[in-house]
Amino acid sequence: MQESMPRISRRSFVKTTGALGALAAAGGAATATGSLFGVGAAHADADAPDEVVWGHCAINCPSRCPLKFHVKDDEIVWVEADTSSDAAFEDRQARACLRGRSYRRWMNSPDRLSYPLKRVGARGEGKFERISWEEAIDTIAGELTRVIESYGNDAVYIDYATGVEGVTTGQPFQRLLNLCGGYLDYYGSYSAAQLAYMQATVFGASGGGSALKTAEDAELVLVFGSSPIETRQGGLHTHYDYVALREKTKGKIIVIDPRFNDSLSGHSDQWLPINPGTDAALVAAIAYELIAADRIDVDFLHTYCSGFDEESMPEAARGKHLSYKDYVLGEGYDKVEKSPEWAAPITGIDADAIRALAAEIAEASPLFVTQGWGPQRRSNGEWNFWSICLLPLLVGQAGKPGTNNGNRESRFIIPLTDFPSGENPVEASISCFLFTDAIDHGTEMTKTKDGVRGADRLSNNIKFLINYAGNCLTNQHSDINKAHDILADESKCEFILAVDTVMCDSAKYADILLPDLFRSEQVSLASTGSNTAYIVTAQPCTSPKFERKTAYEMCEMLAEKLGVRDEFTEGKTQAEWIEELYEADREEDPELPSYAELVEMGVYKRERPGNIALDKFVADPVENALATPSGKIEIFSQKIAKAMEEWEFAEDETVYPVPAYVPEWHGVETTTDEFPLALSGFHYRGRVHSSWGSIELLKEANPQELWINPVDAESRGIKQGDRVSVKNEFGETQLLAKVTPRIVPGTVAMAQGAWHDADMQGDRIDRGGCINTLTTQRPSPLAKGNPQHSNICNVSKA
Ligand SMILES: Nc1nc2c(c(=O)[nH]1)N[C@H]1C(S)=C(S)[C@@H](COP(=O)(O)OP(=O)(O)OC[C@H]3O[C@@H](n4cnc5c(=O)[nH]c(N)nc54)[C@H](O)[C@@H]3O)O[C@H]1N2
Ligand SMILES: Nc1nc2c(c(=O)[nH]1)N[C@H]1C(S)=C(S)[C@@H](COP(=O)(O)OP(=O)(O)OC[C@H]3O[C@@H](n4cnc5c(=O)[nH]c(N)nc54)[C@H](O)[C@@H]3O)O[C@H]1N2
Ligand SMILES: [Mo]
Repeated sequence: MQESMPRISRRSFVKTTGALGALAAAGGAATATGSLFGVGAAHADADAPDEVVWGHCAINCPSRCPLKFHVKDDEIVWVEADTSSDAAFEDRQARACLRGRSYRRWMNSPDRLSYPLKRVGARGEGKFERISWEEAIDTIAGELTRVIESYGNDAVYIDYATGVEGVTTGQPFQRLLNLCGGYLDYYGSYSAAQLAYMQATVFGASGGGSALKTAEDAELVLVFGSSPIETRQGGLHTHYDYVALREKTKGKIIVIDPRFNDSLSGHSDQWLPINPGTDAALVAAIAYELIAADRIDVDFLHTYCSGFDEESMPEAARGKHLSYKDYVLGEGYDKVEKSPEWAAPITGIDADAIRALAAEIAEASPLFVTQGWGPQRRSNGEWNFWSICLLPLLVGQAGKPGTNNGNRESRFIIPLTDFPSGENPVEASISCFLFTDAIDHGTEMTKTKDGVRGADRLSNNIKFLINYAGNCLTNQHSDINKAHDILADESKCEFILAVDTVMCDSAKYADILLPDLFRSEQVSLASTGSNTAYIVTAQPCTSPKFERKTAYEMCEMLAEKLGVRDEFTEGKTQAEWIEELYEADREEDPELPSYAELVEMGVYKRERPGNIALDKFVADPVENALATPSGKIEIFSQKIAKAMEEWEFAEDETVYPVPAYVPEWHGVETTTDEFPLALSGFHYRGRVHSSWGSIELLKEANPQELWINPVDAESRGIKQGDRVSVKNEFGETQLLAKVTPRIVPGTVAMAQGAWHDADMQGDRIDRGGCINTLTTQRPSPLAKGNPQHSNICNVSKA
């Protein structure tokens, strides 16, 4: 039934790497290992593993590092990083970070799920009872059939979840449901919903950024809200590329972030602390200065962009002072001049510093502007993203060597075909962030109010939900207290299936909870990359323990029960699918090694020359016109102007058709006496979201802390290491104080992803420092994305 039964060929210990093999031949494997890996010789013989098996990190950190599992007596004894040497890559290795090296602690954790479970307490209480696989499969198939018959397929939903990445991850569940008539789909992501919406709106399909390698030629690199050293930490990924950039570039790197993030440590960097959610105000003030100094590249803007000034406005919108220039000069929209003096109190950056930055930008050639996804995961994320993209255009710094279009750096990935999920007959889809709304009042959700796509409105509430490898029901979603109330009500969503490896907070809401095998406990394949692309593989490092199964097997059992097994498997095991799909990809890309060779190598790497965003468009804007209404980059968006007429917005929702500064709701300008601080989140090096959030060793190295400026701490009598309570209208969470000038005054910051730890039947105070106790379920206006970095709060000693 699956690949993990007969154990697949393994590499012997001595064969692990070419270099090691040679040393082993000369002096014995154990001694060689000792000297290379810092393991003492005494450690050697008796403890030598039976085998070393390639696996990979499968969590949603794009570094997706290869891992080498040292196995003895069918148990993992330790996890090693990539140590392969390859002259073509100057022996650069895709080395795992502390998390990847800690996989064993998670895989062998006593808290690991081992058997199918049925809920016996209230939803969210975490009380379960062991059941057989047969009972689990019967119950799930029975409930699915009942819900489809009673409500229809659009009452079935698979929640957004990113706990596993590879060519066969969530697809088995999608394929199964598609074979049963389909399900309500989602669009967007929790990662970059606002960006995805605006990228398509402003650039059409051609909105991807330049490679970070391209920045090596730049004179000035401006980084808005990005910290690759934290968010692309291991492997040969952007962390590596960013460090290489710092070493190679002769240019200056300025990082604009409310936080002095870890990527700032190192030479040549300058931190420009900014109030969160105000990047568009900074850009407007820079534009104001550039206009005043006559340093705008008007020719570039007229050739490649629509809507900078009256002349380049689309015909129908002329004569109304709707251009970006009118916005900046105070001749349109709010009639306020966007001078540095205007922007200073909003951004927290003084007017002279803004002027100095504008002067540097005017002089720099090439100029490379990039952003992470922090600036867009906000209540005004659409405009924050858009305005950062505008900056290089103002000075004509796009489409040529050393430049970028303001978007995040591109990634070089060798495309691999996923296990086919089939065609979904249900046309409607919702923004993934709105699933709790769709459980609670889906039938009230419409296209123009809630961004429903593929239909004018939903005809059902979600009644059956699958949560495979995700913690987005509560922990990673927003307003956990509200999410709890919606999910705990069994009359709303009638059945919840969760599949995980541990009892994460979301799993507590499952009616049936199934124990998954990690990707490194089955056959797996995944592709990733930044400047370097690499493919990683896994073979089962141990036999499946207890009653854990792969998702493919689970879906195969369900398919059997639902009468679609042959259509589901097409007669193949997961391992056979992976090999077949890979070999088909190799026909398109003959440079790839054969599947057998790939499995033996464990990791396959490929270098790229780099790419420059918008180069083709800039070379020939007519031949390569963009897929936007104007065929150009939209500084005035006709699509948004239309949405402003057709969509319904809340009263405090400001929507502009230009990349204007939109003060955030739940932002620095909308703090209150009760909640006078802004609270911004970030992604933490000690976890990937909530993954690894229960590993004690990692928690010790990466404590869950609230970053608070000494000014804000002193006035509250808070000292470094104090336990503090952070409160707002949505709830209360507690964690340790990190009193530091590394955060702008007036804003506190907290890493997202800590494990929610509250008595939901009692006081609901979260003692785990989980930021989503304090976030809102209200989506951003256009993308309907998660504004999870936009919050207000107050802080006191706990
Ligand atoms: N406040 C706030 N909230 C956020 C964010 C933020 O910036 N701020 N970021 C958002 C973003 S960008 C994202 S992508 C989401 C991510 O949210 P999620 O996709 O929920 O990511 P994780 O928290 O890593 O949860 C993954 C789950 O998968 C499980 N898992 C790991 N490996 C396996 C496996 O092999 N099999 C199975 N079955 N399960 C496995 C883990 O135990 C964990 O419970 O969070 C979002 N939430
Ligand atoms: N170690 C680790 N790595 C990860 C993850 C993880 O949880 N842990 N998650 C992975 C996933 S799924 C994703 S989507 C990515 C997330 O990657 P990103 O979204 O880029 O990461 P964030 O930490 O949310 O934001 C990046 C920076 O933006 C800053 N920022 C926030 N708001 C603003 C703003 O308004 N303006 C400016 N200028 N800066 C701002 C934050 O302080 C932070 O330093 O990371 C991936 N990598
Ligand atoms: Mo994400």
